[in-house]
Amino acid sequence: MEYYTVVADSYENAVKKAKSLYGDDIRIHSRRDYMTHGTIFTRRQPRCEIVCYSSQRKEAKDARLRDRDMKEFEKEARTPDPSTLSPNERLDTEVYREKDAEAVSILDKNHIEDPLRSKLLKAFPTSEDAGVALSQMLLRSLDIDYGKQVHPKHFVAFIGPTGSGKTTTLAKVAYVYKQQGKNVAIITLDTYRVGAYEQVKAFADALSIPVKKASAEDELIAATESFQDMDIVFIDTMGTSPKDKELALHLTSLLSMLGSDRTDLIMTIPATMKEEDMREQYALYSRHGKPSLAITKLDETETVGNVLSFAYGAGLPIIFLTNGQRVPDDIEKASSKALIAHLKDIGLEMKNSESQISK
Ligand SMILES: Nc1nc2c(ncn2[C@@H]2O[C@H](COP(=O)(O)OP(=O)(O)OP(=O)(O)O)[C@@H](O)[C@H]2O)c(=O)[nH]1
Ligand SMILES: [Mg+2]
Repeated sequence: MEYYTVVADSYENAVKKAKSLYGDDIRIHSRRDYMTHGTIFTRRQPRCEIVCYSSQRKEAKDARLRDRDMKEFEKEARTPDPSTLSPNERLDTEVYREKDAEAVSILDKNHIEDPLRSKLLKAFPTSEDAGVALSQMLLRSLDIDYGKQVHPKHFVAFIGPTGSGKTTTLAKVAYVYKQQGKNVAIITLDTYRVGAYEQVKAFADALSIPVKKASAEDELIAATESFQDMDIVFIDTMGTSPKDKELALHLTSLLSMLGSDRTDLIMTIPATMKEEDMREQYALYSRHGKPSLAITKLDETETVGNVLSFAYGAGLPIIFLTNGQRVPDDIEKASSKALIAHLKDIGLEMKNSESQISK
C-alpha cells in the first residue's frame, strides 16, 4: 500500500486536497497540527499535515494522475506570458488567478491605488508568498528621506492643510533635534488663526525652545537674523486650502525669502485624508519645490495605503510618521520597518516592536 502526505491550512482542507489528488477512496492514516515559523514579513500560520493511503489499485490511480498532469499542462499552455498582460488580464488567466487574487486582496485592505497598485501587480512574482513579495516591492517603490532626517537645512518649514498637524509635528521634530544637541528655534508665520501663536508658544516654552512670530517680510527678516546662529530654525505656517489660493501665494512668497537652497519643506498629510485632496494640496506648492512628507494621525486610521499611493504618484519622499497628539512623544522617523508596521497582512509581528524615536 502507498502512503501520501498532504499539507494544508486546516484538517478539512487537507482532506479535500488529498481527495482531489488521490481520489475519494483515500483513508486517513494520521494527522499532525503545527504552526509555521513565519518571517519578519509574515505571520505564523496554522498547518495540518495528514498521511493517507489509497485503497484503489495502483494502475487506476496512475492513470488518474497522468490525466491530472495533462490538465495542468494544458492549463499552463493556455496561459500567456504574464509580463505581456495588464493586471486585470492576468487575473483572468488560470495559473495566476490564485496568487494575484491574494495580492489584490492585500492591496485592497491597505487602500493602495494606482499608479502604485499597477506597478506592484505588474511586477508581482507569483512564486513567492504574496505578503512578503508585496512588502519588498512596496518598500523598493517608496522613497524614505534618510538624508534630510540626518542633515536638515538651516530652515525647515512645515506646510500643509489646515489642522493636518503642522504645529504639533513641528514641535515634536524640533525636540528630536534639540535632544540630539542641535540649537533649534521656531518662527511662526501663522498670525491668522486665533490662538495660533499661543499654541506654538506653549509648545516652545514647554520644550525650552525660543520662538518668534512674523506676519510680513520685514518681521521675517528680523526674526531670521536674530536666529542666524541657530543650527535649525523651524518655520510654522498657516493652514492652506486649494480654495484660498491667495493665502498660499502669500505664504510661498514669504518662504521664498528664506532661499530654497537653505530651506527644507515638510508637508504634513493626515493618513485620514482623501488622496484626491492630497494631490490638490500638493498642487498649491509644487512650483515651490518638492516637500518631504510627514504622515500624521496614523493612530486615527487602519490604513496608510492612500498616503503611500499619493507619495509614489507625486514622487515625494517620506520623512516622519506621527501617531498621536502627545508632544514630543508621538513621532517616529520614517523607515522601512515603521512603514511595514502600518500595513495590514504584511509584517504583522513588527507592529509590536519598538519604533518610537529614542529620546
Ligand atoms: N490623533 C492625532 N492627532 C494629532 C496628530 N498630530 C496632530 N494632531 C492633532 O490635530 C489637531 C491639529 O493639530 P495642529 O498641529 O494644530 O495642526 P495644524 O496643521 O498646525 O493646524 P492649523 O495651524 O490650524 O492649520 C490637534 O488637536 C492635534 O493635537 C496625530 O498624529 N494623531
Ligand atoms: Mg498650526
